[in-house]
Amino acid sequence: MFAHTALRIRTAAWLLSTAILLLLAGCDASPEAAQPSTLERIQKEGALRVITRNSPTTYFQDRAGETGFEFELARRFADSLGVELKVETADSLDELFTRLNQPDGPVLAAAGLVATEGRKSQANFSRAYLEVTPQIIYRNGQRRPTRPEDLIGRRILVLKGSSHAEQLAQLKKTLPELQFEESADVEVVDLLRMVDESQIDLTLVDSNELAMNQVYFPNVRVAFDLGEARSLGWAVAAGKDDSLLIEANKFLEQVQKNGSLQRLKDRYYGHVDVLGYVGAYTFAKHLQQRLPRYEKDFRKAAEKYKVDWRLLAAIGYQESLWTPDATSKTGVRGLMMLTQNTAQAMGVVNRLDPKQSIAGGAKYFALVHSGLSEKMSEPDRTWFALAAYNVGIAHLADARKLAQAEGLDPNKWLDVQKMLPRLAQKQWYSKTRYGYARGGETVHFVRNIRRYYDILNWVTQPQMEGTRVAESGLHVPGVNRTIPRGEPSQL
Ligand code: BLG
Repeated sequence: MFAHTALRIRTAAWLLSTAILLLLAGCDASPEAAQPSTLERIQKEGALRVITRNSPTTYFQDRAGETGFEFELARRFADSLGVELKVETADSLDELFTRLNQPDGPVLAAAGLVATEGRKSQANFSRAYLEVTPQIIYRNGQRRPTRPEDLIGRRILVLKGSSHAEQLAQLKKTLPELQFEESADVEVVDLLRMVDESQIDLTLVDSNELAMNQVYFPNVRVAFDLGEARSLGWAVAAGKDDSLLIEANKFLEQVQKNGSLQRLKDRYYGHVDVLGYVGAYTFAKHLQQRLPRYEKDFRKAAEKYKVDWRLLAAIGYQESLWTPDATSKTGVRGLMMLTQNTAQAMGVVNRLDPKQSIAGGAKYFALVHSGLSEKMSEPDRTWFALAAYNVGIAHLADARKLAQAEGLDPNKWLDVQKMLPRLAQKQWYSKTRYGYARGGETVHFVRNIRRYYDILNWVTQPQMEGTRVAESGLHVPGVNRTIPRGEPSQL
């Protein structure tokens, strides 16, 4: 009896404790609910950890620090969440998705990713922020494929785990003879270089990648677009936690509406096609053949006048294609194209001496730059100084006044650039203080220099030295393409 009672009490106690446990567990029906959401974790840690790839279209370091389209967009997102942005890079797409799905891994992938069927098991994608078209790339001078059937029998390489690998695998279902290879050890720049150097016949990349990299690989050409345009989106780990994705979508919608996404696109992609094929080819050639002769002089003048040497080099390229005896029909001369008056004022005796021309140009640039309104901030201040270098400070002042009269901001380059072409139209220049000027040319002048400057920044960025792009030899003075991997560049 006693034993029974004791047993019953024990059983009751056990049942009770089990019930309590179940009850407690019941409050916590899904194990996830006990965990903070991704968004809560980000807010608690005060940091948004983003994973990306190192490429001109996504993320890289330049002399001013971290940059790139994806980096800038992600930074704005982190700002909107009131947290710090922490960027890490993956060496391959497979690694990127693996790390994204690790519990302690980065929470967002911002890496120019297409939301494909195959990726849906690995990630959830945000709304679109950029449209791109997949393009088959071939080498100029080789047979140009014009339709999918033409891909058969050609050596094709794409990135392992890429949307392009998925696309070709899909195509292979209807074209069984199609062969292609995938590699995890390369980046898009490597694929383009391999086509450029005839190591492979063809590759498949997104239109934005090609546009951005064309200049480094002047022999590559678009064969044809493979399929429709597709959207790039940000990715979060696959799973039920959509707290970050909701915020990302809200943010992307907002930047689309308020125009800041468009401004970012303009900044990174707006002038990528300034050069065209011929210009890109010529620039790449001159980068190897001519720049090495003057690089030391650019660096020396840059140091003396506290200007970035790459900017001086970019001016020199725009002015004369790095030719010391360039002469215009109006008598402007030399590598930095100094007018007689300006040369005299800068103490240049012989304008055709490249050392003197570069030093004089640097001195003049620094002078106009420091003389500009305090209200202009960088980088606009630099673009204004370039404009003044070309059209003179007086005409620039006229264009700024026109901007003011139109309700635009005279200290914003984007606004004043709209006014400069008016200096060549009588209805406008007749009302200005200094009259006619070829302001439209100045807009081109600044735009081209910015493009050259971007390229020089990319090819001389610290982390690229001795790596694959450097191997292409584009920026290594006096060194051809046989430079062994890993050898430090001379820059
Ligand atoms: C610039 C001068 C400015 C000058 C403007 O002209 O030359 N810059 C230099 O010499 C570095 O100093 O401003 S001003 O002194 O305040 O009047 C306006 O006169 C040079 C420009 C002219 C242009 N390239 C540097 O950008 C040029 O070569 N024009 C010739 C065109 S064409 O080939 O004859 O059609």
